[in-house]
Amino acid sequence: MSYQEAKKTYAQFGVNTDAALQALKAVPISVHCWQGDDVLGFEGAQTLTGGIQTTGNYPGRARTPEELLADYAFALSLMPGKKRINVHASYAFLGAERGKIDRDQYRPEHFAPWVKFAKEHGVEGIDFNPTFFAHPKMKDGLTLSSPDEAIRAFWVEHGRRCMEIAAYLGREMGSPCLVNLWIPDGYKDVPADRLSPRLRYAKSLDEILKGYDKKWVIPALESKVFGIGVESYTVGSNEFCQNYAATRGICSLLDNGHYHPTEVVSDKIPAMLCFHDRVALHVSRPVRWDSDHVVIFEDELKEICKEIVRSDALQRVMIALDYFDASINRVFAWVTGQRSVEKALLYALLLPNEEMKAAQEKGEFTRLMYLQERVKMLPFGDVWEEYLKQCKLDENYFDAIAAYESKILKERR
Ligand code: RNT
Ligand code: ZN
Repeated sequence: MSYQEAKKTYAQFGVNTDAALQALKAVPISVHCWQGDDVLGFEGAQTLTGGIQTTGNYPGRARTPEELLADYAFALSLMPGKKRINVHASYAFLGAERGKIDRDQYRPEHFAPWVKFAKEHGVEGIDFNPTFFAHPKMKDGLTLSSPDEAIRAFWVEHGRRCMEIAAYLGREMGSPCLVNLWIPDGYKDVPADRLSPRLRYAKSLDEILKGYDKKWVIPALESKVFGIGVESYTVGSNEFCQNYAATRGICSLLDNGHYHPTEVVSDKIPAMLCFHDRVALHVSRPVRWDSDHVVIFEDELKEICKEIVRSDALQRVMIALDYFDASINRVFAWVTGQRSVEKALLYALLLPNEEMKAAQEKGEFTRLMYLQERVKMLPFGDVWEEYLKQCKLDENYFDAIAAYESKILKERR
């Protein structure tokens, strides 16, 4: 079927496909830098710690900043729609200072190459993350919640530096920078005191958030349920983070790998929107645990996007990607996740949402189920192809990546 025919079919359901394509083009997706090198960063780290793990050994991991930027640029070129880049503090360009200064001394200039990269690749803005993991100053698995004042002060200073760096990134890009705070702190086994670490975490966050640039920085706090080696207790639990964010007027960030397996983020989004101007997401794919599998076009992703669209919240929900897979071509992983979110957003934009809502309000549940099932077979693929065409791309991104792999990635040993 052609796009024109698909357009007519959708029109029978009161859906304007052109308007859906226009709406999709306006939604930025923040693409994480850490898919390209298994979250190792530019500081010389050889392993990842903090309860997160990248598994797989596919050849071609970016080993230097130059390689990462090249792969990132190539991946971005295959992604349709509006993009932002999302950078971790561990991806600082330290130059001659590498190994000489620590994370409590990072400065905006260490991120100037990221601004250059962002501008060269036409992305809307840069988002930022302090890196509270994979570092010798994590003591007994704790950072901002540490009982050791020197350790806690080190990480608070890192957080403060990151707020300054974020203000710089926002200002340079002319687009506010979302700073996501996530710590891995917790205990493998049953603790004797669950309260004190949380009180210290709140105190540390208050110190980090004292006097940041409100024009250019949007702070967000990400909760978690557990990590590898941190199974019994997580300082930054859901209740802790949501209450902290609500009482301090900052944004909550929901990562869909960070809840109990029967909980769904799709249902949490409209609940959060009742009380917050904004809500931030880390779109991931948990498989039995917070495994950070590559995001694919599956039911819960569609459900998440439906809730964003139906809540008329495309401008209030800040969508970022968070997954890291080293078992397949990393560029392919990157692009597939981004395209999947775009697809799911388009899918949601093409639903007869008003009509279905009206059926629900009138209690016409038979008709509602009919519509919900009926729309599943509409020619969505033709509208998606049209979207790619308008973005000067097509469905076959595999061949270009395979060519990049044989020419560039295979040479990395
Ligand atoms: C970890 C969190 C966090 C990280 C990134 C690298 O469980 O999801 O967001 O994945 O900061
Ligand atoms: Zn996350």
